Amino acid sequence: MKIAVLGGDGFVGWPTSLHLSDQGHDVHIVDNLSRRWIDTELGVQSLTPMDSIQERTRIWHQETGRKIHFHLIDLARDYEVFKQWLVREKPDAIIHFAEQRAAPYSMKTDRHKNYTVNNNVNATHNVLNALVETGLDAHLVHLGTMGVYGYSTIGAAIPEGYLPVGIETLEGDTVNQEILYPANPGSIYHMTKCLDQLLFQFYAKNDGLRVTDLHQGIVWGTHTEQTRKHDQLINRFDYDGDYGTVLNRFLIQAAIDYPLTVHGTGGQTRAFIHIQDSVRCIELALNNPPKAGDKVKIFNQMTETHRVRDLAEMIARKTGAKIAYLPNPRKEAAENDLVVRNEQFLALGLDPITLEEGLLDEVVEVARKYAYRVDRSRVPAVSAWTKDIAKTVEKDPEGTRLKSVG
Ligand code: NAD
Ligand code: USQ
Repeated sequence: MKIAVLGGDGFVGWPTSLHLSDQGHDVHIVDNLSRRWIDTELGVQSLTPMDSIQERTRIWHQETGRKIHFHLIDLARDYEVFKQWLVREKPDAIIHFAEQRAAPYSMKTDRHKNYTVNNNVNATHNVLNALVETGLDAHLVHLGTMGVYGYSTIGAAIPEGYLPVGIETLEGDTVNQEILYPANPGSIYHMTKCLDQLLFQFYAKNDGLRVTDLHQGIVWGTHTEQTRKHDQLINRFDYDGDYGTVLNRFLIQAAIDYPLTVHGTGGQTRAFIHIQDSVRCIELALNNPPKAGDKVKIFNQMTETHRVRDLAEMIARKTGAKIAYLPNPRKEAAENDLVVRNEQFLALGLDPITLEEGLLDEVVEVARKYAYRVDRSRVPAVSAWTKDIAKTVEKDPEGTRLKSVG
């Protein structure tokens, strides 16, 4: 297949591009490199030393003989350029990773809120619009988030995208319908993913576009089979307070002897998936496209759930790290349960990698190897969800009232 990987220079996009190229697909990365610019804006860098995208693809060619092409296009702004690109390249499938994906970054200031909404909603809409306009019947696979469902405890499992409901008619009968599970975003970033869902629903219904939406949990780990092939194919690894995600952050914190930064009581339960499984799920989704006229195909792309404080305690036991219970900069439920259905990927043959010693050790090893690149002052998460929360966090940035020894 000829596959366009939008956002293929990013944390999930890069190993996905390598995996698909390894399987013999003709891979074309489309990226505006905005994530690299955001590193510059924030004054941070990936824990792992990343080469330029051109250099990465050159090394891949040298190691495997396979070519990955790179195209510099801003999907949110360069609609005409992208449309012409589609006409020229005619991909069979498009994987869409190209969005601003950090919740804390999306909540930093009004400018960051605007940027996230403009970038994410425009990028998604431009891709859909261009597909209709060019008449290209490419299967669109989008990386969405488990966060569209929200994290309230309701005592029921979260279904894969759709909820059967009974609606009382004017005559008092009940009609049954299947609706998108009610969206309940917890940040501006997560809200853009909820808006994406409506765009997909409309274009699948109105224009018969074939769309798969993957509601993915938090991705952890760094290496995949292909990124291990050469030092310069290494994946990016975010550890800073805006882009670092919780489990990867705890692992690097343990490696640099920094107390694990648990927000609040750490009672938040979240869904997780290893980077290798994420890449594999995308391949499974590509191989099982919906038909034109079908509703959007939605998968929950996660393999296990964990409570944040349990993760911190597990890593503290393994590594001797201390735990700091910090004032939570986010507005979120202090404690929640989470049960998620993910039967579709399991039925397609996914054999989940679960959180286990070997893989955790591997990440700690990567973290130790590159610890010299860490700027400790960039570890705290300082982006607050509201002005009132900002005041609380500012008063006690180190969590001195809450700190405990792990
Ligand atoms: P990332 O920030 O590392 O990669 C995103 C890539 O998209 C970057 O290379 C960036 O330069 C590019 N991009 C952004 N806006 C663009 C635009 N307008 N035009 C062209 N390129 C653009 O993010 P990631 O961690 O690889 O996540 C990829 C996708 O998966 C995101 O959509 C994210 O919401 C989703 N996701 C990620 C996780 C996770 O834990 N990392 C979990 C669930 C879902
Ligand atoms: N948390 C801590 N300490 C930290 C960092 C985070 O306790 O140092 C807590 C947060 O308060 C939150 C939970 O851990 O309760 C998860 O935070 P996160 O930063 O790991 O994940 P999140 O902001 O939800 O976003 C990440 C990705 C996003 C993706 C989402 C999937 O950045 O792109 O959509 O995970 S999900 O969480 O399933 O919505």
